[in-house]
Amino acid sequence: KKLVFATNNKNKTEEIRLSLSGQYEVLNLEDIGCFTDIPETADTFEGNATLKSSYVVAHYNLDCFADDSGLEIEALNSEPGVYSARYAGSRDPLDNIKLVLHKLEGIENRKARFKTVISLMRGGENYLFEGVINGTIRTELSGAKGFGYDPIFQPDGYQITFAEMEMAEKNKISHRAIALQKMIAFLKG
Ligand code: ITT
Repeated sequence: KKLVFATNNKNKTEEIRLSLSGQYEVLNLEDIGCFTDIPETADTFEGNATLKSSYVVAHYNLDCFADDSGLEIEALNSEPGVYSARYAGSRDPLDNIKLVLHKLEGIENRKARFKTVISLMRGGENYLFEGVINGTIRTELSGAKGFGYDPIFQPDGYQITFAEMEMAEKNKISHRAIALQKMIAFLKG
């Protein structure tokens, strides 16, 4: 069975493909011939996920799902949040990480969470699924796997960052995996 995933992000595609291997074939935007950077102008994860999934329905008439996600840091009033991908003005993850570490200099509260909202458009209806994982922001980068803010995010209950985990290990606990499992349960129900 095929599922269309409205993303340009290769890391997200890889994670979801690994989670669904043997169950679904996952096609991303590139695979369906869509090379548009779909505008994400909403100020919530729900809104932006729905903009991405709706775009595919409107232009390709395909059922699909989209993931909007980001890092919410307690001491920064939940920033970068929906602005996670371009927090420092570019899409360079290192710049974004440096800005976060700079803003947290001297701040003791390092609590943060990753959040994903998946919008599934099926038969013209929008279904939303959420996943959250709590953790802390390290003072330095650690690890080279994963993407985005993974080198500074340590999930609660672990002594390593997401970037030090194998993808399969991150996929057992991540915000994206939690939201995905909810969607899969819905699709199977
Ligand atoms: P698409 O919109 O095409 O799916 P994107 O990278 O623009 O790709 P988002 O708008 O959802 O995706 O932005 C999410 C950003 O949040 C992403 O670029 C990372 O910087 C960060 N992020 C999300 N999930 C993450 C994860 O599992 N690990 C590390 N950083 C993550």
